[in-house]
Amino acid sequence: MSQVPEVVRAWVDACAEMLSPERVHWMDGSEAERTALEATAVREGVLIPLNPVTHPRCFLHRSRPDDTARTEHLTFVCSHLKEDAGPTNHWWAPDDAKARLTALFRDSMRGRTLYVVPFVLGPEDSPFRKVGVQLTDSVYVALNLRIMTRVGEVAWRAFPADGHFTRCLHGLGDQDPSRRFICHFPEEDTAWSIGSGYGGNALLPKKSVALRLASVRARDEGWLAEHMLLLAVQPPGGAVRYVAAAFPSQCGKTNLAMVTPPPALAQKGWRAWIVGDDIAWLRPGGDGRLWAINPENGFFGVAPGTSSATNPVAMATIDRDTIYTNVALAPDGTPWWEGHDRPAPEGLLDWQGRPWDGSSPAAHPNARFTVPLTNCPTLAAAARDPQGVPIDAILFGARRATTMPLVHEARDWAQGVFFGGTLASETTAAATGKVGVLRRDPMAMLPFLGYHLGDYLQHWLDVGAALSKPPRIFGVNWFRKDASGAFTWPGFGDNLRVLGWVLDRCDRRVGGVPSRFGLLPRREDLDLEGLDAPRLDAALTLIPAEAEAEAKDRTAFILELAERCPSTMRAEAERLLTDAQAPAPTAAHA
Ligand code: SAT
Ligand code: MN
Repeated sequence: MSQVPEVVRAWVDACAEMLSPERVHWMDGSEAERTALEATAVREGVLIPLNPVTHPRCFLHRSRPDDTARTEHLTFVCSHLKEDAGPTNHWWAPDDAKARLTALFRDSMRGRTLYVVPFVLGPEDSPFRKVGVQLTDSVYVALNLRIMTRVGEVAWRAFPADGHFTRCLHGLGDQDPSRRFICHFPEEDTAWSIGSGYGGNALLPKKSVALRLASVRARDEGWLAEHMLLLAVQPPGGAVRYVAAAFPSQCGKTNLAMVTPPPALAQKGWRAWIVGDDIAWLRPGGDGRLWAINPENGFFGVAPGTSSATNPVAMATIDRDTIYTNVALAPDGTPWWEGHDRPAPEGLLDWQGRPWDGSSPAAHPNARFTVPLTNCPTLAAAARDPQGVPIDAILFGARRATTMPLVHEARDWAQGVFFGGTLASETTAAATGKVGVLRRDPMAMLPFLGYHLGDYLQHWLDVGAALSKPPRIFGVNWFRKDASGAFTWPGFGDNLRVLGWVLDRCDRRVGGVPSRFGLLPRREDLDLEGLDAPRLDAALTLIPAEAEAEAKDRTAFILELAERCPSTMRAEAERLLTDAQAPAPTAAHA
């Protein structure tokens, strides 16, 4: 590879000296290379080929049973000053972290192959693209990276004139969880990860680069790196509009990004396309609007619960060219998971390869599929646009069984930043730890922010101030239950009905009911044609005692930022606490 920049070669040489691999493989991103690496992975037992007729070029990978999700307690922001990491991150002094990890990395690749994976985040011709290089001794990681990012020669073509690239060092180590560390050095635009081969722990361009490190660069350069899907929606007879939505992991970002209009809406002409399902880079454009690109090139989606009923677009995306991780395996070589279209086949092997007896989930709850964006039948043409797409609305969503309504609209950018900055959600299997616990997850970025939360919220306010036509900001909750414990909203395709209200509000075509949490829809302003929604009123209602508790909790959370709490956020907190406006739960739906 003659065109490899000298700075990259020198860095790789220095790392190889420390890692002592038997051989170094520079990835070129070609199809021939893909075939060769897949064969290597199959030979080494890292990948199991699936049924080539029903699932051409699909593979199954089984991770170690103690390595099945991101490990937030082992993830560090290693800024020089502890206070720059802020209250939501684990901090480790950079020199100490490097010393500890260097000892673990030293000679850790003896007898192994070091893969050098050059990657581009964003369309290669986008002025907003970023280039990085990940080193890894995992062929599974290398193959996943070539799906998730644009890999190989393209990175040298897109290499910036100033020679800057993000340095990512990843090693499997001995995969012992007590020697597992995921460290970020934002001042050096560098990530080091050892001891895990799974997901965001190991595919560093995803959460480590495109969110944690990028959030710091975004702060310095005046843009935003966010945990958001990007979606194109076209109402009947209208223009295509773009929506960005932040949800914590495993709260339905992929499903919303791949939304299919329900029959009644499809008949009227509603259409939707995906731009991205997990990460958005947003910046103010010359026209005063907020423009977004998807830095990724693939999906790393949750398999369990995915079916033709919940996400037909995903089902049409993951039947070829897909690496499955920790799903169950049927005797005919097809993948299976809880919630699959088919009932569980006889003779199923669970995610650890053991005969399944039905006593525990066959697929791991955080089982995933990795698949190229271009496989998706509803990929928007604009996903390739180097300038990105202009955003009309931002949604902050979460998994909340109580309290938060189906949808509410912030009064303005500042209140929207407050709502997003105090978002809370019930925890999921995407991270190790307890599932179903309510935690504040600001902008759905709690595990992914590379610097101080207070500075981040101020940065959001600053970006808003640079926009003459800012997107409207909304909160959504597809997971509200009623007093009997039943879901109040069907979700999935019907969420497009909520987007209809959102776009109507962006155009000021409808009003709403004022409440303590901004504007709520009137039932009659939602397009409910063809929908039986007997519990909808409960989804649109604020219960005063719950709303009061929520206001107090959000306020307490934001004020904990103390002297790094932006004054605008403090003012919003006070306003929410003292807001005399009644929630008007019944008037809303009269
Ligand atoms: O494991 S990942 O961090 O890539 C997936 C997620 O948690 O969203
Ligand atoms: Mn995510």
